[in-house]
Amino acid sequence: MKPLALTFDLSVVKLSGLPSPLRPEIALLGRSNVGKSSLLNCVAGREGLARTSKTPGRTQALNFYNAKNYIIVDLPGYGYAKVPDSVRRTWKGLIEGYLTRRESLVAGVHILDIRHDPSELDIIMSRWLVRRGIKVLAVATKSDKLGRGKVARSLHKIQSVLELDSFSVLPFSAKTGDGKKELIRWIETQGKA
Ligand SMILES: Nc1nc2c(ncn2[C@@H]2O[C@H](COP(=O)(O)OP(=O)(O)OP(=O)(O)O)[C@@H](O)[C@H]2O)c(=O)[nH]1
Ligand SMILES: [Mg+2]
Repeated sequence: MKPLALTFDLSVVKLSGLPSPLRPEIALLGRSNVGKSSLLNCVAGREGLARTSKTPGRTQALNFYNAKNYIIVDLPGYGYAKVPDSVRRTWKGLIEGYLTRRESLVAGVHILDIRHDPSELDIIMSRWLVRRGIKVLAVATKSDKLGRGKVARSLHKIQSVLELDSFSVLPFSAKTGDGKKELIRWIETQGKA
């Protein structure tokens, strides 16, 4: 499976700066530090495409990456307690505004840590998207951190808490490449829709 050919296009720090909605967009969303940017680098086969960090709050803007027929948007993470209130409000406005109103948004890759149950915010974000008729794939990342039995249990838990169909939760690891092929295929399918 060939990696996705992606090139960085632009960073948006306020909703008024969003580009014209010309092509279908696929958003990468999830809690702070869960591994959104690492997942992007993994499917693009390029380590340094998006900046990643051990410290939560690395991605602070909506970052747009162009593929041939669609766009991938790497979002700031939500739920990080240690940023100042003013910053949190800005990110919240950006993420909420984008997910609830962006007309070119067709699909969301909802990234969760396979070791943790979905948070309140995870449930809220997932519901918004489903209600808008946006396709959602939940990706349980860092699968390298758990043994097989625990992976299966965790997938089941995420699926039931988020009330998703079976097969809508994919185990993934940016470290080992687990789930990479399936994720690339899913993104390409959504990008054609
Ligand atoms: N073991 C393991 N570590 C991972 C994996 N994916 C990401 N990480 C680590 O998790 C940390 C956060 O990764 P990022 O990709 O920056 O996370 P993010 O969700 O983009 O973070 P924010 O932009 O701050 O919201 C880094 O230390 C990564 O190396 C994975 O699949 N396995
Ligand atoms: Mg990031």
